[in-house]
Amino acid sequence: MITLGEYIIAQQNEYPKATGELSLLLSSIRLAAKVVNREINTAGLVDIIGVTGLENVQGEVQQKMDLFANNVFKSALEARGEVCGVASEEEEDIIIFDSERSVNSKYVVLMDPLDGSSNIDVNVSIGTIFSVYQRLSPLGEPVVLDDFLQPGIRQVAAGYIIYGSSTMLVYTTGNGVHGFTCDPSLGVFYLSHENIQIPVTGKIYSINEGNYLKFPDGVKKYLKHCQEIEPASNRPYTSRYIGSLVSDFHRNLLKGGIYIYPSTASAPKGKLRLLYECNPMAFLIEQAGGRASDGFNRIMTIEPTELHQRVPFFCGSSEMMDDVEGMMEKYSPQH
Ligand code: P6P
Repeated sequence: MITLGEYIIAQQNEYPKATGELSLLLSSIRLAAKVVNREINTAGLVDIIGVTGLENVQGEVQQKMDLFANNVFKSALEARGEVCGVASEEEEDIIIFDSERSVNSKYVVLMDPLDGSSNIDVNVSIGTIFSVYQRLSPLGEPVVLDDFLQPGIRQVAAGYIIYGSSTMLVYTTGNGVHGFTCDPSLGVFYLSHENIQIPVTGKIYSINEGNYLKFPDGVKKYLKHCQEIEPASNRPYTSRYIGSLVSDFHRNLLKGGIYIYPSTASAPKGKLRLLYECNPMAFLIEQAGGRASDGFNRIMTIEPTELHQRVPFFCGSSEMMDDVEGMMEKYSPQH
């Protein structure tokens, strides 16, 4: 029974030059995850369920838990001094940590503190997504926006916490994807899924088919491909869509499958955010042997231009990705 803390240290010890800062950063995330998990599990009992009456920068109604989770992760990341700044779905601008120690730290964190939070009130699993980079600006100076606008290939770590039937933390530092399950009686995360690999193909497709009429033709063709009766290729597949990215992603990671949030007529860039949803999930899926693209281009090579920019998101088993990208190329070619 290896704990998350022990595993982080063991991974750090494989790098003689490691200074332990990333380990401390990941420990901050572990602590924040425990605090958020406790509140989510009691949310039905206290007045923390429901909406704040406010909207975030996205124009989305902010749940009380969104703000709670945002503040918990910000505080935990600032407290240990390993992070010089944070970007969050719940914050319009970057958050600069200006303590003497923070301005001399080398990491920035981007996060969706509580993704899928509209599901809290109906007791559906939700999650926290995080992405870690080394800053580009000089140590000793306040972090700047360009430190956050880096392509996903420069991530040094990424992961998510899924607050579900059990609470898990899944992360990568570029050496495989590892999952830890929380023992609620002790509040300890134990290694439960070492070196997760997504099956090269699967039977699950995850997409909001309510938007079918607004999808690109390539996506429509792929959905019909999924629904055709072809026992030799295990079709029809199964449609599974929870409306919570972390939950759909986690199930597909373990069982094989594909998640698609494409561009639509009303949302030409799709819905999901490049920096703190798509890039971290893309890092994880590639480390697990899968792929992630915008339907044409590898997600992690997209050069960001804005903090909250959206991109179409296709992510999952490599052979399923080949199929859908082939149909996008044929029926909805990039202009
Ligand atoms: P829709 C939640 O708001 C989220 O960002 C993802 O977690 C989820 O997969 C998607 O949006 C759901 O969006 O438009 O299908 O309700």
